[in-house]
Amino acid sequence: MNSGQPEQEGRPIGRRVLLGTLGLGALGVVAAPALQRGLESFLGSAADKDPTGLTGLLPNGGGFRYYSVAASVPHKNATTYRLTVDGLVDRPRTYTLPELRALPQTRLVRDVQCVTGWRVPDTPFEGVRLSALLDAAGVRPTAKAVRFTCFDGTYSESLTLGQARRADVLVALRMQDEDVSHAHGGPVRLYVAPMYFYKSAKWLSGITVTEDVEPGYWEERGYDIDAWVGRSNGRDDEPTS
Ligand SMILES: Nc1nc2c(c(=O)[nH]1)N[C@H]1C(S)=C(S)[C@@H](COP(=O)(O)O)O[C@H]1N2
Ligand SMILES: [Mo]
Repeated sequence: MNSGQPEQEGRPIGRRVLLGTLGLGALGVVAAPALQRGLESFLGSAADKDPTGLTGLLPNGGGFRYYSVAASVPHKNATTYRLTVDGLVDRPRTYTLPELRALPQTRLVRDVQCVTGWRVPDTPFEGVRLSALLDAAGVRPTAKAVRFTCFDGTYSESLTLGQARRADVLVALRMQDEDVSHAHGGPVRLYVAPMYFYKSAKWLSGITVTEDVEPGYWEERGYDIDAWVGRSNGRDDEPTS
């Protein structure tokens, strides 16, 4: 009923999670953009029929799957966590978790939609608007995009500056009305409400303002950079789940 189950990653379930994740990664690498639609529908039905074991991974009521492209991710807490904002800004800065918590918080409740087909309705996320951090940093006129990096050492994402400034894009400290758990990318993850969940980078550690959009991890493997739910990745309407 809650998101507690992914926190069991230290238990035997962790191995099955990793296998499932590796399976998805391998499929992603094989996929060329031209094959994308076929890949998507394959992945969608695969997730439902469970040939990779993915569906059974997390015996949860919340409906979330645990994803990490990295085999292991260091744990960070209120003492050790840091978020750096840099690049084409006038005032680069590093935030601690207490500093982020002290900023105005925005709470959004939307459906989470993974591009492989699973969906979790009405999920609350809460955190600092990305636009507020960008404004505080003073984005330079030549900037057009934002790149996100993660302390898993592998994952990355990107948004155009216009997308990044939307009011429904958060640097999220809370998910399902609890602090973002390690399994869900805590203590801080990105939350891009209008896009497929792969845009919502977990274990966020860097926000770099750049001149151009640099494709993120999954985007280098065939997924759309502009990942609007229902209007990207070969879909022209909301997938049924
Ligand atoms: N750092 C990192 N962020 C990530 C991913 C990942 O593998 N690593 N997977 C993405 C994908 S494809 C999804 S569906 C969601 C899964 O979030 P969850 O594990 O909280 O369900 O995280 C996204 N952000
Ligand atoms: Mo996903």
